[in-house]
Amino acid sequence: MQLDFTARELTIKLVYYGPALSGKTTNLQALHAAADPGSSGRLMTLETKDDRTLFFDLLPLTFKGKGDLSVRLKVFTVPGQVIHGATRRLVVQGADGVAFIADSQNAETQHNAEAFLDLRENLKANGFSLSQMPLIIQFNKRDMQDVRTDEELGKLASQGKEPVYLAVATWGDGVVESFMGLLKLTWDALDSQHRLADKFGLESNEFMQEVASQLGMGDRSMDNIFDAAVGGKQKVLNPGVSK
Ligand SMILES: Nc1nc2c(ncn2[C@@H]2O[C@H](COP(=O)(O)OP(=O)(O)OP(=O)(O)O)[C@@H](O)[C@H]2O)c(=O)[nH]1
Ligand SMILES: [Mg+2]
Repeated sequence: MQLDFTARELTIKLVYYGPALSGKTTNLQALHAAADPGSSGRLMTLETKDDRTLFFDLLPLTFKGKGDLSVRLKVFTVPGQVIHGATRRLVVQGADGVAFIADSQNAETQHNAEAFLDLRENLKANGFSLSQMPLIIQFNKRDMQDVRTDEELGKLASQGKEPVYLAVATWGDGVVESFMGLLKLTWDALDSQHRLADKFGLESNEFMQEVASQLGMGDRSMDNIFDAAVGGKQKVLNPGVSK
């Protein structure tokens, strides 16, 4: 998090992590498409011709809070291919929250696990532990053949504390819900550390409502949006409990 008192600007960094081809870039594209042009900057991507991220993608989103504070969200993806380990370590530096985009295909289970360990290592290298990091998990590519079943993922989700989302990023399904879950966890963690609500009068629910409406979900209640998680719901709905 960066705070510029003079400009009354708060910058939060969110990182989409996961194995190669799990749909991180596609999530950002869908988020960009859902965002009101007034809130969203240009989506910057750098890819080779076969869709592989070379360095990172960045989507900047800006929201005006009540009063004169503006909140800038910088949403990054890492390149998932194994050879880009050094770049992932760099991109995840200073992250305030992480969305782990897993591939639902059975054949990708091992790659998901390796990427998760890689995330843990790279956070550690930056002085963070995974357990302290606001984290959501998304199982993407639910439309594909030979994927892990809803039942299996529901069971997995109920065993962990992280909210788990199901998505088809190419259709935009589950993308904004995952993002809102990540933002809520991240915001509440920063708020409890830095007392954002006290200092800036920017209250979590109001801020979430504003973001939701800028992302085309203004007609849905927060509970309804957070209910999209198949596990770890309590943490999203009531993050104060564990602190
Ligand atoms: N069928 C299906 N294809 C998807 C879905 N999400 C992404 N894809 C496709 O999967 C391929 C890889 O998606 P990307 O978003 O580029 O994957 P990535 O995680 O950014 O990959 P790296 O940049 O290499 O780490 C693309 O061809 C996408 O169109 C999905 O939900 N369903
Ligand atoms: Mg990519």
